[in-house]
Amino acid sequence: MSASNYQPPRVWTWDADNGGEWASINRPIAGPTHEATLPRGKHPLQIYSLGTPNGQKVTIMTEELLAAGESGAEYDAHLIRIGEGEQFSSGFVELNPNSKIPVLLDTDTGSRVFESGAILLYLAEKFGHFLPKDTAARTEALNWLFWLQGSAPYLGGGFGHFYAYAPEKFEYPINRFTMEVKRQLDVLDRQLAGHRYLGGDAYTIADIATWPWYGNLVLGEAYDAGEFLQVESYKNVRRWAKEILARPAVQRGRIVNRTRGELSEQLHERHDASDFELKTQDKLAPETAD
Ligand SMILES: N[C@@H](CCC(=O)N[C@@H](CS)C(=O)NCC(=O)O)C(=O)O
Repeated sequence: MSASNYQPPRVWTWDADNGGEWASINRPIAGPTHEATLPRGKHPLQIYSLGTPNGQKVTIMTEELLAAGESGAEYDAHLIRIGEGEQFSSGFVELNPNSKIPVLLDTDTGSRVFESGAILLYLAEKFGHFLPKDTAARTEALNWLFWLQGSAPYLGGGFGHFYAYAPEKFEYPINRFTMEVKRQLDVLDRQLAGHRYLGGDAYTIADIATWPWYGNLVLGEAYDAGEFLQVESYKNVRRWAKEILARPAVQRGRIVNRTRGELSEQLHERHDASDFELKTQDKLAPETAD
């Protein structure tokens, strides 16, 4: 246990430069910081996002819908660079008052949809895919979708933050969140021992929501923490994660709006199906790549 002399003051004050990786964008207040309109593409669905796990959920879903033959799910995916504060523009805040990616604008209905779980549910209901009609199966899929939405912040904002991003390694929060993340992995491993997918036999929005977080984690793709968490031991989660990764729509959706990793796995903006062939960062000339 590391010693700490910190005593909280009577009233907390905002120290804008706290040294953490995200210190420059974290604020204790909401609302826009600057005026800027969002770009608008030609397709019915406009997505404003970044290829983080929460962003990947939505572009995997749209790619799955297109693969299922739903041409109405054609989409433009615009890159929002959260490290540069683009989520605080007036245009973005109009769509999502919570200033977090991903956000969807459905130009058919004029609906804005924020919160990645709400976006998945909206698209599943609009197109009639990846959420069973049968009440019992639908309920079970929604159980796992809401489980994920409540659990993943312990992985990202808790474990990932303190293990990978905090300016110093603090034993107490790393222990606390490692304990919780391993418990969550065991929850998933036990469920997937008896079921092909999270909700049962069918691939649903619960899997689409969970794979970018726990699928990437058990495949060793998150926080460089594979060995630390002993991810190889969650055999059922790994079997499920590999099966989902093999889906062509997942392979496309996971690279959209991505700005990290291999250049061939970064498609900064997606406006056309051909962009996967032509516009990944390895294909763009260095002077036009952004
Ligand atoms: N509960 C939200 C979480 C979204 C979220 O945390 N987005 C992060 C990136 S993964 C973000 O935009 N962070 C920017 C910020 O906090 O300013 C959802 O599921 O959509």
